Amino acid sequence: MIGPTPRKTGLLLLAVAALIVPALTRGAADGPRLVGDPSASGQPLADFAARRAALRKAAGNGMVLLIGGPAGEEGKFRPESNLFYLTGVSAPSAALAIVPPDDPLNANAALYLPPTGGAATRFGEAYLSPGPDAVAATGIDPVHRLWDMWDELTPSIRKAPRVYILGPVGEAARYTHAGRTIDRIRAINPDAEILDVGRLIAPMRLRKSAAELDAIRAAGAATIEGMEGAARSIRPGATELAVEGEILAGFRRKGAAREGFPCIVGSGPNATVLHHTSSERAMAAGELVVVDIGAEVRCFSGDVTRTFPVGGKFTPRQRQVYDLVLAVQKAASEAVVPGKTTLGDLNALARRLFRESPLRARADDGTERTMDTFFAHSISHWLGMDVHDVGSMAATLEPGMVLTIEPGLYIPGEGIGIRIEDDFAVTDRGAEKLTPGLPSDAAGIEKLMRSKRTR
Ligand SMILES: [Mn+2]
Repeated sequence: MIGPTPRKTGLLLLAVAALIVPALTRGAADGPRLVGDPSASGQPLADFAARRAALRKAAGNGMVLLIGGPAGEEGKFRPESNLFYLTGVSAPSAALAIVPPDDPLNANAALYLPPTGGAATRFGEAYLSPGPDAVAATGIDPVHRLWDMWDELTPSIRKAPRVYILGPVGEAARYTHAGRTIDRIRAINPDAEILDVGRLIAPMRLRKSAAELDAIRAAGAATIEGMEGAARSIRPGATELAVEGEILAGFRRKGAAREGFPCIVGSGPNATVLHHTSSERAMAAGELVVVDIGAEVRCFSGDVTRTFPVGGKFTPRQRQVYDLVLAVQKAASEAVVPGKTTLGDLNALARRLFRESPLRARADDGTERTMDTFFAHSISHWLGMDVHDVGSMAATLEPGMVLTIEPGLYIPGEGIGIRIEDDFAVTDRGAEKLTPGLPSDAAGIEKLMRSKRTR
């Protein structure tokens, strides 16, 4: 759209383009929205602006320079979470600079994009591209060509005592995309301290906005659609991968283009492997299948686990263990007191309830143990754009925070692995389940497996 013109002439062309280009793009019948446009995020531009302002304040006299990754596999580009959090932009190779007051840039922030022309071609869709359209779409002014970024920001970098970038920083950065950013900054200002922007953004991301909660609910609904597909396809002889296919069909029906993490469909002995990857293993009657999945919608992930009996009915022993895991999930979700409870408290509660249960099982060494012995992981993690979302695990639960509650028991000697997981938002009063409507009690699970596909 702008073409390889010097910046001064560019201004004139920008003005002309401002008049022509919107008319052109709107004129295209049913023309697709520009790929990468923040409107696809479902979040108001004001939210992104408020986050940039808060980050600018937190950075003090330092500057922020976040350079997103290029497109990978065609159609599967996923923006870097922190860059998306600040812009809503999901175009490849986008970069954002936020500069302190009195900076030579003469703006609070600048966005850089590759000049893709802003129009669909025979080979691809129209991407958000530098120019007035992008200024209007993002609320960030200016939006300039990525190729001009280093020249334009050199005076700012030269002046900055600290530069916050997308990590990692330090030794680990050498082998990543961040390493090249660090080298370029050092070449301009060898004295600048280079820090991971995550240390400033992670605390901000802990509390979700109303629009973010809506996206997590939508991701939860797509995840449930996938789980129903799993329930209806699990039967003796089905492979884990075949069940995964039904899960993905459910995700896509509900608008999830991607998964938040690889699907876990673990049958029989694989049910006791926490992060098993779905395989060609065929399941058999009498076994359990742990299905731990998360659809991604508008860059937010769901994370739900259910455990199914392959033959459609739990054995009495499986049912005993299942009911205990479910009781612990219920107790933990009811124990959330905003402003008081921590994830550590929930973990301690789960461990105590498992220990106090009259149930027993044999450990690998053959000795009989209380059930807390078989609770092999934490009960919770933060959830958001990343399935294991950022933020201190020591934080007290406050309204707007989103967590999973996922107790599990794993008894390899009995071939029993059972996990039940749902997503919860902390409210003013307690915890609200963001993944409602999917049965979690044993009878409800058996009934769901018998239900016929209605679509
Ligand atoms: Mn989880």
